[in-house]
Amino acid sequence: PPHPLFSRFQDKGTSNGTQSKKALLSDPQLFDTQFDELVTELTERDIADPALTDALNRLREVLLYNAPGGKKNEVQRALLVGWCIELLQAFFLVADDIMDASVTRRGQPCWYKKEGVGLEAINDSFLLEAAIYRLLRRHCREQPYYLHLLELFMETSFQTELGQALDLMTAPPGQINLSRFTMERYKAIVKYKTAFYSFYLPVAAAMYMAGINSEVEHNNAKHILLEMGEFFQIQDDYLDCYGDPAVTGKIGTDIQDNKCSWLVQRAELEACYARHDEASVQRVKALYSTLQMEDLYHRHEEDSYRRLQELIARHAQNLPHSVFLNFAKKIYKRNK
Ligand code: GPP
Ligand code: MG
Ligand code: MG
Ligand code: MG
Repeated sequence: PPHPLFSRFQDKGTSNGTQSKKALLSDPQLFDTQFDELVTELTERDIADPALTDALNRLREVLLYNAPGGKKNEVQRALLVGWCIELLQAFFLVADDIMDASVTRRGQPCWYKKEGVGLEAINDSFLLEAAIYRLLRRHCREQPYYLHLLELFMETSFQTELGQALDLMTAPPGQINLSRFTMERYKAIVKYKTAFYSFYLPVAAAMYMAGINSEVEHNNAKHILLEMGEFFQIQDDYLDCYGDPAVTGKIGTDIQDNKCSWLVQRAELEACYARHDEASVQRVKALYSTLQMEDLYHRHEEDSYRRLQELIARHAQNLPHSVFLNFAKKIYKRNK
């Protein structure tokens, strides 16, 4: 089964990830079962040469005698921290579903939608959060990375809450104003509400547990992971509209909720393109400028000019280069 540290990917899909995760933590034998398989792999499958039989038997004996019997504390603690990340996610999702007025989550009714739960779910989300710090304290207090983990979980929570604040204030109920939905705002929302906790947090936690504390290394990882997280939320926005609830486990609410979703730009274009009224034309132009079309165009112009110069240098062998260059100079940066 996939490592719990990375199970966010499954959560967004079906609910069947839960079973395997439970199995991992509640069945310590799973780790030993895997060891048996590894021994077989090393001693039977990898090398088929019969001349090595004696040596491989020896390897088997050495492995079986010496490798097991450790306390596997680090593995147990890594799984524990994986569960703490799941608890943080559960805390966010229980609360997010209330805020987004969602109906289903992971293929079942949202917790606040259950009979007799309602807004008590707010307190339940706090309980889920508190559980994280109790578990970390009980299981990791003596570890050199304990303080790093604590600070990481707290900082990540704050970042996510800031992102959620941006998400909510950009989507005031009933007030449609698409000009609020700039790409800049979108990127800030998704970086903070999703990328930190879904991508940087699990890797950073693993790095601290492995003793990798350097700011440079964390920043390098963050650089990549936040970019990945942004794309992940773009997918989430896409799936909110186009995903199959039977597969995603949740029914989309972004349209009803006035959300600054990645899709809105396209919806806006679809509503206004190919229309003759001036207001629609202006809305398309506003969208173009939101997408920094002018910048894009000028960058494209520069790139294209550079490419052409290279082509001329390489391919204009007999004719004077000026024939082409003069031509190029005439069209580049033209404004009529
Ligand atoms: C995903 O937004 C972001 C979160 C679940 C973070 C919530 C943060 C809190 C502080 C409560 P989303 O609403 O698009 O997710 P989903 O589509 O899964 O509802
Ligand atoms: Mg939300
Ligand atoms: Mg939501
Ligand atoms: Mg969503």
